[in-house]
Amino acid sequence: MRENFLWGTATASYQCEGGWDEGGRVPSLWDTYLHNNQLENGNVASDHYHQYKEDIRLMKEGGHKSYRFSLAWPRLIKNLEGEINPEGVQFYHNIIDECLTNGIEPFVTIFHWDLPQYLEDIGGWTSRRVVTAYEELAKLVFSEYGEKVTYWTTFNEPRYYVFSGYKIGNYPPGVNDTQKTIEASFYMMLANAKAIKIYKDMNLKGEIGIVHSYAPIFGVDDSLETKIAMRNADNYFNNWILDTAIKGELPIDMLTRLNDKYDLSFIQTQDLQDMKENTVDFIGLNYYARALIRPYSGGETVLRINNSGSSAKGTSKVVVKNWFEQVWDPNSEFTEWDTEIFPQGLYEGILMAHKKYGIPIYVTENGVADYEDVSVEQVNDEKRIAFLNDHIDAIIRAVEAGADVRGYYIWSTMDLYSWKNGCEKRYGLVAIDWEDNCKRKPKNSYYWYKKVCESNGEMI
Ligand code: BGP
Repeated sequence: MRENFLWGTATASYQCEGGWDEGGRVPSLWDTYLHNNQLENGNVASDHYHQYKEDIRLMKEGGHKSYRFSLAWPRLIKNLEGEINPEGVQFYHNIIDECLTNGIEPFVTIFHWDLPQYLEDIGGWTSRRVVTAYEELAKLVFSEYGEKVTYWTTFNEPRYYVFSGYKIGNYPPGVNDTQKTIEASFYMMLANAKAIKIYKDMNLKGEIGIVHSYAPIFGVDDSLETKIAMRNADNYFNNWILDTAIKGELPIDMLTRLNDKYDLSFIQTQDLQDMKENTVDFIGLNYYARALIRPYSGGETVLRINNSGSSAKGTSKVVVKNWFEQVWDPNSEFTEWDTEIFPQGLYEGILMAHKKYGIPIYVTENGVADYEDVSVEQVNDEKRIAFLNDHIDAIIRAVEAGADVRGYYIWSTMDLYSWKNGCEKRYGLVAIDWEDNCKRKPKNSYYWYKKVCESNGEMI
């Protein structure tokens, strides 16, 4: 691997910080939604808000070169009038400084889903006003941290956020409305372009990208019908983020299709111009699994409710009416949470992205969830080690085949709050003992990954 390859781990503010009502933080839409529905929430999460120094110390000791984390908008800007919260601003200075002092490269996500409730109240991402609010946030964080941070991403997984919140409706704001899904998706991609423009205009030294929930597309056979279904699925899962962010163009065949049924009049010519002129320097790919596609065979749309737990073991299917169907190979291996384990998908997916776009790639999330008893001194997470080993091997093979991959981040640094699945869904290299004041206990995988980082991947 290249000399300065960024070996790291990743978190997101809402999922790890806790301190939800401390330091002047205002509620996010997740606080409101989880509190109102009396669901397990991130009020405490991994207590990173108080224990970040210990976490960064563990990263250093664990050989990490970089830490991917996100900035909580509700900590930074308090209201619609744009009032800045100095305590929140200072908190991220502290995290960034602690990283830099310990030789850890901060890799910062501006938005990882915790939209302030005051913005949700005016329509959330379906409102053009939120794009302006995001621009104000971008200006603030670039001027505060821009001299210290080299790696920026505008959004974490716009597709996953929008589909879960506006189409499937199992994440806040809990809506099921295709028109709103289209609007929210578009405004996020517009906000991405606007933030890139702000960043470039400030002449800062770093790079800026976007993080996508990547579903590399595989077909059940080589027929023409399957190839057409694969193209539709690629538009649905990937292209409207990746083509828009990298090439500055929404996929025209997708727009044409949507235009037949939905109202696209909210899109202004200037928006398309902004997207065309402001594209990313690199792409962040979060990889958990591939999408296996076959042609649409009839019936109404059926979506898979993500995070509904483990049961189907690959027997369910997704139908997107008149577009495609997604199926799972029942002979594959699945995690306890019903995600297919398919490292080859990462290898092929990286090469697909490399061939199509040719810009630097960071694998910004990859990991596996399990149920674990953390009352023991050191969790023996062999399954995780095997999973990570096979996925890192896939990246190394992709690099050998010519792809420009510059970093890899395991999800997650420590156990944290998993959206809607709470804290029993453990992804961390470091266990959090919620029964013992969020005590940190490195797992076997932590010590294994230390060797990977220190040998720059040679030990795989
Ligand atoms: C990604 C998100 C992360 C994280 C991860 C695991 O989509 O960017 O925030 O949650 O998936 O997903 P989950 O916690 O739902 O299992």
